[in-house]
Amino acid sequence: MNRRFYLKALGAMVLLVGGLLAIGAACGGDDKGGTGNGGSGNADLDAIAQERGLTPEDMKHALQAYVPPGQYDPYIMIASGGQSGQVLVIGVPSMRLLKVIAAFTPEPWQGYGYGADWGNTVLAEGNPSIPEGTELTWGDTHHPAISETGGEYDGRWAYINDRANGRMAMIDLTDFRTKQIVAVPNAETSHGGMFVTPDSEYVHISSKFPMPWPAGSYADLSEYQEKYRGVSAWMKIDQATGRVNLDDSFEIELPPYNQDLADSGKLVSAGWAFIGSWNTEMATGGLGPDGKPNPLEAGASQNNFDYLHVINWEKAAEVAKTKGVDTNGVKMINIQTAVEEGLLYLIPEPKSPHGADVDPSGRYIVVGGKLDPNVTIYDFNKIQDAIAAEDFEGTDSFGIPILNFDSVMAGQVEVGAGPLHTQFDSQGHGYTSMFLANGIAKFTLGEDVVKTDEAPFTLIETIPTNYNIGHLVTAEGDTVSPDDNYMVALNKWSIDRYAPQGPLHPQNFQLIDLKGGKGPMELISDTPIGLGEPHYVQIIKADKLHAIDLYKPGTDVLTMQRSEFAIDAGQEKVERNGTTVEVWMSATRSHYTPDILRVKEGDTVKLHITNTEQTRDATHGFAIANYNMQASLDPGETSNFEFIADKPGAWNFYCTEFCSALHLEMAGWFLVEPQ
Ligand code: RUQ
Ligand code: CUA
Repeated sequence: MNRRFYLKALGAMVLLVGGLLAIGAACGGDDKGGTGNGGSGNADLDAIAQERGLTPEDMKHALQAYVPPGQYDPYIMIASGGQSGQVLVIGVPSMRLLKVIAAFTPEPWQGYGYGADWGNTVLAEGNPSIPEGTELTWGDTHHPAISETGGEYDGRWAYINDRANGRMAMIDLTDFRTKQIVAVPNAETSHGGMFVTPDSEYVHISSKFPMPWPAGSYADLSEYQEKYRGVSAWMKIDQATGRVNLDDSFEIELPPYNQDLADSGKLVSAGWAFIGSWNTEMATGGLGPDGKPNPLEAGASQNNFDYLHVINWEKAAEVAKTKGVDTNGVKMINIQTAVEEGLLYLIPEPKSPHGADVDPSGRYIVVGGKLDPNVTIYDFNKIQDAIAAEDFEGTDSFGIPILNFDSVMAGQVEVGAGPLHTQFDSQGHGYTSMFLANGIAKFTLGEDVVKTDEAPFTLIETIPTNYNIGHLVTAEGDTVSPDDNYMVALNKWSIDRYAPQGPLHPQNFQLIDLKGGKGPMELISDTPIGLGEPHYVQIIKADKLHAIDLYKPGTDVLTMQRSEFAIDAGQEKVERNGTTVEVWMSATRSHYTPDILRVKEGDTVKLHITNTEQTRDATHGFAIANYNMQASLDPGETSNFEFIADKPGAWNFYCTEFCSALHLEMAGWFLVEPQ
């Protein structure tokens, strides 16, 4: 843009902004800055833009993402935190980090996993029973799934998987705390198989790498095809608590392919689900001493097609009741039963596929080609017809029928190199991330879905991303009615986008304006994420969330009921029973009662602390020097420690949350008399 045009455009933008501010003032806006009536505001904005070297586009984008102090973002993003093992809560469009939710990894701010019973209980329950004695203190969070009612996010719970292990966590969205970690039976690892069904009947997770069956047994890789298996796990959600109930859950045995991204059917395809896969070659690697010529990446990329698994889960839930075999605490439908009962089909998907995303109508399933520039779009109606007509290409080596590719494929769109994941708007568009091409492609879906005059299965436009995008997300993107405003690109590389901080770079989230689905897509902002590699995220309308401000007095956050150890102010006490000292303590601004605890070396200490406050944000902490203990007690919360007083000395305990003017005085003594 030449300088004259720049100045003209800048002037127009300043007029626009000045006009908006003037309208705000005229509508009763509180004109604090004195910029309300044109002149001085224009001059100020002009000066700021000049001084900071901002273009009119920059100024527009700043306004689009700006949320004034004290105001809220209209959307909330629930994002995986990658190797941190946690979950991030981010406002959209401001992209401000609001909270890090402790999930699979101890988290000191919230006192998660540092002795208090909430975190310690959740983390311990999440340890797998096979192999015995396993203690996990981290996870690799990948794919969050917000609970749904009628195919819409309902803001009750969120689930997230642990990529490193076959586990999932349940987060209660009333207090944004993890309440349960489930070690999924018969799964050693997990990846993109996470979704909830449209009415949150089940949360689904599938294995990533197959493992020798039965779980816990050993088999050499030479027996890969015979002994190794994958699994599709349907974890029943308790509608009162959001917790997973293994007794009513079921699993389906799958071949030793690498089950990958998955999605739930919805509306026309309700009751069905789709799981992509790769490595149907069943390659195992073997470079180096094993003397094989190919690494896994090459061995797994030989076939022109892998398989999309098509599962009738509604029927499977019924079949599991009578034909499921109890396997490590869950009902398992084996492959043969799944085939006989018509629960499981395969569809060829080209070239090491990635992504398996169902459009908002439920009719189209979009699969990215990863090593192919196309996305392939399947039509659920055609899938149903092919199943009814037994229109099969044959079966795989496990006897699972393979639907005829040409019969079920609705179309392909050449989007660009390395297509991965697809999100949707409500106008009949898909948006596919392209890892290799560094961008997002927008294209049209098929008949009955496209609400514009664009032709079906047509590439509309692309936008570059910086750099190497993995997932992308649209607001309300996995529901039956996505909003058509915001999209976020989750880029794996940031390279030169931020001030250098050594060789490890943050991930880069890019906020993109979809303009009502009408386009063209436009980049609004970049946001660095500096604590791990978020994989997938979902964006929910903020007004669907109903977070509480306070716990009721004496709440145990695991049950959300009054704790049996809760006290009210004035009921504090200490009891000794043999070598056990039990303390019922209160915490309020700015003291603990009692504030001196006397025990003998070797005593068992049971410490029950209740934050007796009922004031929003009046959180107190509790930590004892040299005992590696830390709790965070939100207002109304009761928390418990049990430990051995094994270090004699006079130990200071203190409140770790800056709660009041006399926060520094909120402290006491833990006196451990030597034996
Ligand atoms: S998938 S590396 Cu979500 Cu593209 Cu995981
Ligand atoms: Cu309580 Cu600081």
